[in-house]
Amino acid sequence: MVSKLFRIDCGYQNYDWGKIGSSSSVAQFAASSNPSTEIDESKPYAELWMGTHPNVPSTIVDDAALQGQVLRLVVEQHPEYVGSSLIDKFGGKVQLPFLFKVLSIQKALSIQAHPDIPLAKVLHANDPKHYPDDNHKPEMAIAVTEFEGFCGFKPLDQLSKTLATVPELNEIIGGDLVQEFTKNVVPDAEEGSQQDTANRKLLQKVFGKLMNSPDSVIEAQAKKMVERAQNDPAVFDQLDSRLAKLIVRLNEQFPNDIGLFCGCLLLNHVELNPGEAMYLGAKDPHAYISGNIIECMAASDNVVRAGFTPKFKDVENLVNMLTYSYAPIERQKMPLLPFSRSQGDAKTSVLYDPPIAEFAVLQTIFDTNGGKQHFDAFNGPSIVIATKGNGTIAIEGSTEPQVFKQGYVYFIAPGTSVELVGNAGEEFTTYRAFAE
Ligand code: 9C2
Ligand code: ZN
Repeated sequence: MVSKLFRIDCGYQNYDWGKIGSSSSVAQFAASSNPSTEIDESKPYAELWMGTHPNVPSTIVDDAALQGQVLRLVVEQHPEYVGSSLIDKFGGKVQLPFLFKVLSIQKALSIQAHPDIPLAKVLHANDPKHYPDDNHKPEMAIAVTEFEGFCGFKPLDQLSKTLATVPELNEIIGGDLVQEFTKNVVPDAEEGSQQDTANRKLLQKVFGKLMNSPDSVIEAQAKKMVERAQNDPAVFDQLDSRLAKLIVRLNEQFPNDIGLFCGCLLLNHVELNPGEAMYLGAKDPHAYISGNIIECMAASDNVVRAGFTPKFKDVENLVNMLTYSYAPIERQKMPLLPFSRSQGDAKTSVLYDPPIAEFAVLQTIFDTNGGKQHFDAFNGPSIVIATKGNGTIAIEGSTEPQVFKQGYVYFIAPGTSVELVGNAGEEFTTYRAFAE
């Protein structure tokens, strides 16, 4: 193995919904990492990609032997950077099993869901242009600032109430189907029971009806609903005191869009405080609305979209694929777990550990006292980013710590114990994604 700890410079995506110019933490981090980055103040900077996905490469800096090389290719030539047990576990792929990102969100992302592995294989085989790889993409979002998003279908009783309360939705779905849904769903059915299956079928029928309605119908009803939200917000207050404002706000971003119905009315509107996280498994509908987040996912870029987007939409696959789970949103929130393999002066070093093998994320925060934090060796590769403040990082015992500024990203090889040092006088925060 050449080097066990080196800095990487990561590429980014200028998707429409990103924060603009240097107001975006993606742009700030990119410019900090590579001072020759010219930030275009008229452009959105949406996602920083840290990893080995071929769409956006990470490149090695500050390493005499590897300088300028693409991380993906270096990893391919040095399987020990992944480790044989992980390579076997993930079907022989000599790549990082995860993709790590920073998202800086100005306006809503698409209403979307990600496939599981069997579906990803089919989508990729049939339409490689829109489904660029054959992997699943379970993901986790950790709020860095206050965050807002849509996540999962609302509970069934709330959906019944919504269908009864919002005349425009009622008209799109049609009185007969609304009645069929409202009369037959059993909100507290046991998960996995026959009734649960029946509930999900009914929900799919309603969602399918909405998503397959002609554009002209959606547009006309959206106009009426937005007017109602502006002039008679009390109607929406019966459902959620935030709803009328949300409809008006998202209509400014995507006028008369189907997302006003399928997102604002049918999905949970979730708010996370900094440090809180949620996990989205395969086939869970979601859309992020605002905030800065750290996102980690299996190494994939497969997205099935159906609203709030100028990108390719695939309504048929979206309607067919969803689980139609209506479990309480609390189940998707992630606990912050203690992590005994990290010891020292940091204020916190906590683990977000979703129920999948591809990744976990460790958040470490030093307060203004600074100090040193030790991390035992991980049995797999990891990538760590500093999102706030400045410090240093070193292989344990090394006399040459490396500067670790906000926006810098390091790759740490399997089996490497490291130390982070936070400077006194400022807070220092890092996020480290890893697989074992
Ligand atoms: O990159 C999303 C970004 O595809 N977030 O959203 O641009 O497709 O609307 P758009 C993906 C991101 O990692 C994600 O899955 N939930
Ligand atoms: Zn997503």
